[in-house]
Amino acid sequence: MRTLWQHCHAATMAEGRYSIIEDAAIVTCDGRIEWIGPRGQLPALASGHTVDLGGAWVTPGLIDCHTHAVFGGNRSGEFEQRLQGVSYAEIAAQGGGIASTVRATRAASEDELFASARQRVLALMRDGVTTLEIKSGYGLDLINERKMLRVARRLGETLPLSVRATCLAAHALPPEYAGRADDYIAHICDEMLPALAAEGLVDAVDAFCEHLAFSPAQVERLFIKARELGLPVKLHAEQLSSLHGSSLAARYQALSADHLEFMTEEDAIAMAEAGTVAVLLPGAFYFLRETQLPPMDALRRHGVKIALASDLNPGTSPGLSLRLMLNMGCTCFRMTPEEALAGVTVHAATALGLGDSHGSLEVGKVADFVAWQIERPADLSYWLGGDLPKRVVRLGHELSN
Ligand code: DI6
Ligand code: FE
Repeated sequence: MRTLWQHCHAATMAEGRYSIIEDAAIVTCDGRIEWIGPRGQLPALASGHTVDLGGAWVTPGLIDCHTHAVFGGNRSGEFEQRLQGVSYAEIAAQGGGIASTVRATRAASEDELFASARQRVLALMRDGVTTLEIKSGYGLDLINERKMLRVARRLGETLPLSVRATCLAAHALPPEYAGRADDYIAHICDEMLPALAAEGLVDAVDAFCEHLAFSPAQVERLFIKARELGLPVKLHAEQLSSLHGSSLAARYQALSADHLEFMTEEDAIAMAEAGTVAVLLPGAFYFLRETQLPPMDALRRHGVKIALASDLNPGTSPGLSLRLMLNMGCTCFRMTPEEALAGVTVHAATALGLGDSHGSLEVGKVADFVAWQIERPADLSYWLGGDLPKRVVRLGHELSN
């Protein structure tokens, strides 16, 4: 069905800029953008349905390219304990931290995980999110990683948004493998990843490269396996220290390297050359009260594409609003509102391997967009949360509120 959307302005985000079209018209057909431009230049097309957007600003549908939205339980109890003065070491000694989320996730049924994740995804969708990445990584064995990835797939099948599922089995060492990280990596490479990939549950492979998680050498073994299986890679890198995981990621043409507070200029050069997107996660920076800023100037100077995401997870970023992350990207990292919006649209699409089909309002791309009742695009980074009036269109069809 062909639809003409008019009486609007568009921030198309083509080329990573606002690329504004004032008094725009958009023609969608069969879920794609068939034409977009100034309304005065609208060609005569076969007639269809016309929608008046009431002077709204239209942007691409927002893309949250890094979440851990599926997990059992939550860690608000630990949050409270920490603020009452209990140390992180004491909480860990009581079995808290990531280990507690692994236990809760293993104990939860697939339906329970689906129900709790669905509420969180609905919260993200209230900010105009139409594409979402979800990582596994709290199961840490074949059965439970499969369960998480199946929930991610089911969310994409039952909610009106596109979901990319990333296998993050190398997130932490499961208790069964305590002291045997190399054996766990071998188990992922030999058993888990081939099985999960064969079941069609994996769109990309991720790992946590850090002293308290996995070494660059261990990550590289995983990347070699991913390459063998034809799967793209991503990496949690340089969040707490500098191990040059981002350079390693670039060597394997990773879609993205994420966090990056401790990355170096050499890492930025390697990422720029490989086209690896820098995914910044201000929610984790804020929640952990970090002080080391990602090297924005080096990223800009070398032309690294910068995305922003929620990192929604129970331990370090319980962030249910992508628009709040836009504000934090501007406030904490000094991104401009234009960079922030590019970070949740066009560059986020590239970070998911969807750059050809998603992330900007251009002819041939999917017709996922949001018509916001705002004064100007900077409003999206300006307001701290809340619910902005908007209409969301996915695959050419308006979603009901
Ligand atoms: N980086 C983090 O900060 C978290 N995972 C990651 O890769 C921690 C996740 C958690 O604590 O549950
Ligand atoms: Fe993460």
